[in-house]
Amino acid sequence: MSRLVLVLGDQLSPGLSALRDADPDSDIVVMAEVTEETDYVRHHPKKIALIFAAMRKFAARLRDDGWDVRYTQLDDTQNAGSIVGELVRRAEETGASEALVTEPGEWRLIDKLKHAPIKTRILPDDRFIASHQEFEAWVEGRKALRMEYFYREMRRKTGLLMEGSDPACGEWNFDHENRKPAPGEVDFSGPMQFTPDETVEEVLALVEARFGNHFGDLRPFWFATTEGEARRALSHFISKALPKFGDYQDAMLTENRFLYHAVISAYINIGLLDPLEVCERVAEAYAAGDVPINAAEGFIRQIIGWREYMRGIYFLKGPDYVQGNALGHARDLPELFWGGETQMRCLAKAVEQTAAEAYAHHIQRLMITGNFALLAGIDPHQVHEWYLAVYMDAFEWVEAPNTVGMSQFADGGVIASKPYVSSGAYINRMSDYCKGCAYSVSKKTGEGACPFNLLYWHFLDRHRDRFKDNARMGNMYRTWDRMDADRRETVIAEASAFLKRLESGEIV
Ligand code: FAD
Ligand code: DLZ
Ligand code: SF4
Repeated sequence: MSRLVLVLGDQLSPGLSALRDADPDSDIVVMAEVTEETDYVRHHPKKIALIFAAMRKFAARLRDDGWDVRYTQLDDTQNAGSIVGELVRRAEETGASEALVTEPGEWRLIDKLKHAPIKTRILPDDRFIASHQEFEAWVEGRKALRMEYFYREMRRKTGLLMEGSDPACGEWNFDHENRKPAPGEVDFSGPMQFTPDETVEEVLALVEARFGNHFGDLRPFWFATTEGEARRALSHFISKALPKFGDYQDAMLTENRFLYHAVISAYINIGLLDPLEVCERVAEAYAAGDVPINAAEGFIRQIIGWREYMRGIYFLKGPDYVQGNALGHARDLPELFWGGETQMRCLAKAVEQTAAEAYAHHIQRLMITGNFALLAGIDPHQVHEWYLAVYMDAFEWVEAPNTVGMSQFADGGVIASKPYVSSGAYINRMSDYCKGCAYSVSKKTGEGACPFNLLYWHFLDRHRDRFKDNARMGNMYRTWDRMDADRRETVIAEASAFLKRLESGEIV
């Protein structure tokens, strides 16, 4: 008897475990565009378009490879509206009695599939380098979890940038060489862009009609939607941008939204690129002498280190992880995150770019929008839902640990050993945002003082009990304590007034 093989919108990999386990001569692939997946947050229109276009092209590829693919488009009249509903409908249609499923990247969907009225066999998603069991074994017996040590294990496991049992160039981590401020000029024209073909245009018309009122611009749409295109985009990055990726990883520029970043996270996350293959390509470029070690190591660390680590934590901590609120933050997400007016130029530019591109690089997410949300005490669940909605690459297994854990410290320090907060000085050093801002980054208090300068101390002061004994924060508290009492009082009063204005919906 035939079986169904579910392929989700972020499982577009020919080597997917469910496909490997199935037989194209007798089993039937099910793919479906459904409102339950388009509506669990108000996804950016570009994200929906990428997923639908890539799904449609992947289905065509599977058909070419001999598979019987039952594909449901969003506006098909028979559409059951959910993944489980579609499996049930296809089972009735074909007489199949079981569905093979590669484990989804979200507890919500795993739970639904486990409780589906059709038998489901859930297989591991082995597109990742570490299995759940390997991650759990690594965690076993450790008091504190730190990405760096997990990363070293992944280097040993993959052999990437290894010279025997030693790391290439004698160091595991070149993070100290990844922090140059924004360069005057960027000699990279940005990620490779693709002209929409007929399939993409059809999807764009659908998304425009159905999701045109979501936050963000659908057009221009230039993303890769097949494995072949994604590979070309990767080659373009490796040859043109990677050599300088390491130096300027943390820099931000108003007029250059991508700097030397790869802009491939969405391609990896939906399955168009294989993470290990990506790293092997980078390691080859290093071995050939085309890229320096700080670039190759800095890049590979992000993928076999951070990306794998985030997934490990998401599955280790279980479905309640996203509800974390260790700092008790409860303020509503302000309208400025949805494009509402603000005089804070760094925030305005980061949000503007997010709306236009469905993309912001790591430091923009962490040290502009994330930093502000944390300092201002925004409810981390609302922050999480925002990040899940607005970025092209956002899937809960990777977005939640980055947001709830790394950015908002809402998991109480599982991921980050200290909160990622900064005053305006850091933003000014790493970007050009402060030039032309209505606020003055050098002003600490008084009319026009940069809000980051006020909120930074307000945050440290209100969470003193939690952080005062954190060895990595001692310097900050000593600096605060050395200020005279009047000054401290002024800072707290001005920060509180700012937060009141923010809460009342005034333009800040
Ligand atoms: P590059 O800077 O060129 O890095 C190369 C690759 O490394 C990326 O493509 C990505 O696959 C991987 N990578 C880098 N940093 C991380 C990280 N912290 N976690 C996981 N992978 C990483 N990344 C997502 O893929 N999806 C998300 O939903 C997501 N949400 C985030 C939310 C917040 C608050 C923060 C601070 C970070 C988030 N990240 C997320 C991580 C990171 O910002 C993006 O992976 C990166 O910006 C993608 O752009 P890029 O491809 O140009 O990456
Ligand atoms: C994100 C997304 C969207 C917008 N739409 C679909 C869809 O219609 N069909 C589908 O199979 N997958 C979609 N996805 C991706 C899923 O939400 C994703 O598989 C889960 O969040 C698990 O990572
Ligand atoms: Fe942002 Fe402050 Fe700089 Fe303005 S002055 S851009 S608010 S850091």
